[in-house]
Amino acid sequence: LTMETELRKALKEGQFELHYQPQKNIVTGKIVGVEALLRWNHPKEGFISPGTFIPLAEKTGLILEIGDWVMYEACRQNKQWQDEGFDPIIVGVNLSAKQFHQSDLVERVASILNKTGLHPTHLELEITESMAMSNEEDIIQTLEGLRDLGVYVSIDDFGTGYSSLKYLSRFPVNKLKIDKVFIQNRKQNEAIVKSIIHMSHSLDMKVIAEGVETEEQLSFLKNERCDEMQGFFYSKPLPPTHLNEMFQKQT
Ligand code: G
Ligand code: G
Ligand code: MN
Ligand code: NA
Repeated sequence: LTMETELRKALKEGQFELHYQPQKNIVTGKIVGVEALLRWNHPKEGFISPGTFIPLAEKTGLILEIGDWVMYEACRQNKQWQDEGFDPIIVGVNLSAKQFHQSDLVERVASILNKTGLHPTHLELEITESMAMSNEEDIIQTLEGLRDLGVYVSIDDFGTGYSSLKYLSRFPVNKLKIDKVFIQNRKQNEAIVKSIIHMSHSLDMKVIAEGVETEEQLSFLKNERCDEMQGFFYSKPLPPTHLNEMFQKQT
């Protein structure tokens, strides 16, 4: 079978799963969100990372169906956690470029929220800098549509793309996710990390550090008033049942 055929089969036969990586408020230490990360549980190969199949899914257009499934499943799971009595959190979903540029994206998101019953403020869509860089008028229209719907939008891998800073003040975006390369080489990038944190706050945005792996990185971020953290220091991405256990521990 070609990988494309296998991907279609995977979607049809329910071989995709979402794992969730917790995001913590740095001051309170509470889990305030989770990022949904796609996993392909292949019957023969075991877990396959999205890094290896998302590019092909993008090329073939299959990413649109996969992306709809991811968004639906993430919203459904988040609503289920709320129904189970856990404190409401935000679920973050990664959008691919093709998905973000669908002319009916806002309607699709609205329909998924409607079907799952998740409140819009409990969904965050992650886009990258390069997605926000093409045809400015269309992007603004999409972002305003999402804002009017009430969902959050964050810029993923911030600092690594080809971006112009002018869009940041013009686009309705809620949060910057500082890319893990800046956190992991943090001594070398200290000035950059500080600047991103301060810039986020000046623009009335929240800021989260990705790829936090050490106590030392966390205490630096705390000192600099970074809002949230995500990374192996606290937790890797986990299957949903593991999250239930973590939520239970903090209540
Ligand atoms: O979790 P992991 O490190 O394997 O993710 C690898 C890459 O795949 C990351 O860049 C991540 O943003 C991307 N990715 C994970 N899940 C999804 C998804 O549901 N949709 C899209 N478009 N990308 C995803
Ligand atoms: O591109 P995006 O930020 O969506 O992808 C997140 C990816 O980063 C996931 O594949 C996840 O497994 C990975 N990741 C999450 N936390 C850490 C970390 O602390 N260290 C490293 N090296 N990778 C991480
Ligand atoms: Mn992401
Ligand atoms: Na990222």
